[in-house]
Amino acid sequence: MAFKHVFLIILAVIFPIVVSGKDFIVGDETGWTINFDYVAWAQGKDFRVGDKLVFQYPIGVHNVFKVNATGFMNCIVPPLSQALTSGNDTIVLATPRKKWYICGVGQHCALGDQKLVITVNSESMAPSDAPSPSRALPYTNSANGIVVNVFQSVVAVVMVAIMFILVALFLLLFG
Ligand SMILES: [Cu+2]
Repeated sequence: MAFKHVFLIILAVIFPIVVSGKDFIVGDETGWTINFDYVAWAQGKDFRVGDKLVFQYPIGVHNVFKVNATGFMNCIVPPLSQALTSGNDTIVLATPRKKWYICGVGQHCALGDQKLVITVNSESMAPSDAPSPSRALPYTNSANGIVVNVFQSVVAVVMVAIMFILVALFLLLFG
């Protein structure tokens, strides 16, 4: 029955590699608070579809609102019912576009600069220095981007193929 265990271990190792994204703790050790430079924090980070943003702060001290560009610029706080308030709010980046977040407590956004804007890149794309409408579409970027796309696709296909072979093998042996 050792075979069964080996199979499960291999699956446990491969599966997270295929499905997982990165977790970004907003503000790193500082977390989500006032008087922190979130522009500098976001700079150079490669946010991808499937990655997660985690806002960490003491419950009740801050909160998180997803807003639009105008809300971000003018610190317009949406209805409180839309707030994330757990102190460990995880947001999965589901679409490749710009995202804006602010704190809705007091004047934290307006005076404390507690606001974050990021650009989420498509899952299987290399980041580009020159933003353009084609940025959101895979296979339409620079030569470098296409190489990365193809490589990542091949890796994904190979991994899925390996999983299918293992499942077939498993069913054959133990089914
Ligand atoms: Cu706040």
